[in-house]
Amino acid sequence: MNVNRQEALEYMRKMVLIRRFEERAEEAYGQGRIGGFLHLYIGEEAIAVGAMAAMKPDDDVVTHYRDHGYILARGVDPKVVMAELYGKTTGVSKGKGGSMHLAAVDRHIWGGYAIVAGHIPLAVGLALANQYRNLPRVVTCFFGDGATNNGTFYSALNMAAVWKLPLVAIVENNLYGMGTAVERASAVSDIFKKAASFEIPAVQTDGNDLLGVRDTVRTMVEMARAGEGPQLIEARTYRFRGHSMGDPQRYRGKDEVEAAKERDPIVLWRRSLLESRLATEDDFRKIAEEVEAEVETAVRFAESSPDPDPSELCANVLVPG
Ligand SMILES: Cc1ncc(C[n+]2csc(CCOP(=O)(O)OP(=O)(O)O)c2C)c(N)n1
Ligand SMILES: [Mg+2]
Repeated sequence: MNVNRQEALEYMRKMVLIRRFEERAEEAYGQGRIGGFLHLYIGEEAIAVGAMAAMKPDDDVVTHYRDHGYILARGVDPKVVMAELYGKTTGVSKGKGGSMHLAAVDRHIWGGYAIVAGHIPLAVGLALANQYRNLPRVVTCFFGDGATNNGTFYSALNMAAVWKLPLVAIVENNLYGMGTAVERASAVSDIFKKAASFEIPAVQTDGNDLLGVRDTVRTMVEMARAGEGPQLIEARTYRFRGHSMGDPQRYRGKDEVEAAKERDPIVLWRRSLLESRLATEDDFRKIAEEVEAEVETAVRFAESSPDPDPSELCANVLVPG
């Protein structure tokens, strides 16, 4: 495997961190401590961790609302991310964004966006700015299969192709958009084929295979950086939880979900590390303990942080005049 022990364990630590962070967030939501919407990424962790490992720290990231994984994979402190979910002043967006609007501009994470496909033009604009300013930065834009049925996907990628912008679109095809299976909403189930409309190079990859994701993203990001224009990756995966909290999931059977869990990205990574003797059960135990403590600290930090003062309600809120 093209990975050293230190990297291998770091990837594992980040995937386990995202998983445990979200399991605790799910619990807190159930207790009414977190409000608003909460879309869990459980089952898709290899994409965020693999992609971040493939990028440079100042490559820009624009994401959809299922966004906890990206910011944690970038290394932002789980404390301030959890505080944001709790709507506290100590959160990354001072508690005003919540789960769907995580941003850390100092880490080149430009935000999660809730309007499906509405962020793709923003990513294209950022890529245009980078090209215009001659910065060697690539923008990666993450979104779901459902977003590719929206007109904005076509208009934005068309402009990116015309201008040969340094953009990599990463489509997480988790087979559903809310309760609608991909083949019921999209004329093309192999999403990567849509990139042919713009003659954008595109590949389909296994989104649960961490190294596969990392190496595919690395290749596409470096092509974009070299001036070859936008690229598209379809990473096929599955979300183990509902679309958001409170989804009764009548659109799929429990057997389907259980079968998909056989390909849990954390389980697959663990297996390949044991088989290649890069890690031992002891290593995994240590990671689990450390992550548990880190997430516990994040929860305590969020719970003990102050709520925003009512006088803050209109601060930093822009209303077009
Ligand atoms: C423009 C717009 N239409 C509809 C919605 C409601 N909506 C929220 S998430 C979602 C499904 C998107 O599915 P997908 O892009 O596959 O992402 P996933 O949730 O599977 O990660 C829809 C239809 C919305 N937020 N914005
Ligand atoms: Mg989807």
